[in-house]
Amino acid sequence: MTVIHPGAPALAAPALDCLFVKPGDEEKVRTAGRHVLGRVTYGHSGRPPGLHDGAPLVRIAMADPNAERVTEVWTSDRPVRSGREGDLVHAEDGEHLFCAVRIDGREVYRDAVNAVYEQVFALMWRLGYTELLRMWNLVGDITGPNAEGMENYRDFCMGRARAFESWSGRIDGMPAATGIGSLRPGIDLYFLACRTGRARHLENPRQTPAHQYPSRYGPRPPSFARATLLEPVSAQRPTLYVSGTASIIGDDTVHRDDVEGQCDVTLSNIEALIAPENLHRHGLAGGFRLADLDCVKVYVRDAADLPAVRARCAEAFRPGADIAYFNVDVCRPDLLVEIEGVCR
Ligand code: 3EB
Repeated sequence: MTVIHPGAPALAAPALDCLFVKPGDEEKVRTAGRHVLGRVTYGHSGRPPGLHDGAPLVRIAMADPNAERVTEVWTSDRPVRSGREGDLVHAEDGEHLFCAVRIDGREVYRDAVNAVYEQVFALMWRLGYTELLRMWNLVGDITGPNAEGMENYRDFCMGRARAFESWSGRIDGMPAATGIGSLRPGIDLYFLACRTGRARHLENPRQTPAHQYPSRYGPRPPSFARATLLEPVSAQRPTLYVSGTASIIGDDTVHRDDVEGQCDVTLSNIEALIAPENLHRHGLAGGFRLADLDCVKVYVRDAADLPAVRARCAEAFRPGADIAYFNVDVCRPDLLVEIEGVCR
């Protein structure tokens, strides 16, 4: 006998959802009954973000011409209102805010990065979405030098750190993030924030918090947390956004030149981060396993390593999970793989 519990819609779609659409997939079927908050196409060409069918569209050069294009679609169960403001495009559903911007290639990035982060924070505050949940930073030539000879990633981190510093009285802590290479000059950024839900930022017991990395990794440390748990005010289940995670123990890269070793450490790092013990350590209930990870993005520096990484990930993740692989640079020259995802 089937028992129906009134008020407990066990199969109700979450308020904010993410899915990957590949060429040939019917996006309309997969998003049926839902409203699109934003689309991010990881494809062959990059463009400044715009509005398309009433929602922000971000196009990032992350796939070489032979690789498959994938579009990450963020959907909501509520109607969406979108707009643009200066270079920013944004969309909101009353609870969640999606926003995107691009910085064109330039000699030195830090001031532009600082300005863009400040614009994003100001937009969040003006629209009332003051809990920052997740940020993605796709950096062209990430380990290459800027015009001053400083690595582009370190240059980027300087501008981002300054923005978090000047907003520290209003933005409480730093959320989960991805900082990864892309295939053309410039930096593409997109963000998720929310209005009434609470963001809890988590660190990894196996890793030094990135914002405490010593200065040998750059003049200003990276501003992000290892994961952010979104605790909705309503009865929905919490969502855990897992940052780009790599083969780093403490602050050291481990298993240099060994992609399988790096892949295993990365997966173990994620396992420890999302485990009930780690949530408990942060005063939070619940917890997850690798099989709960979805919307997985796997970044692999060397194309030759893709088969080994795919094989490892196929064992680790749920067979039905959305997974996409990208052949791009990682933010340290000795890191061969980085993995992110969302637990629900
Ligand atoms: C690391 O753990 C790897 O600068 O936003 C991962 C996720 C990394 C986010 C960022 C960087 C960032 O340090 C690199």
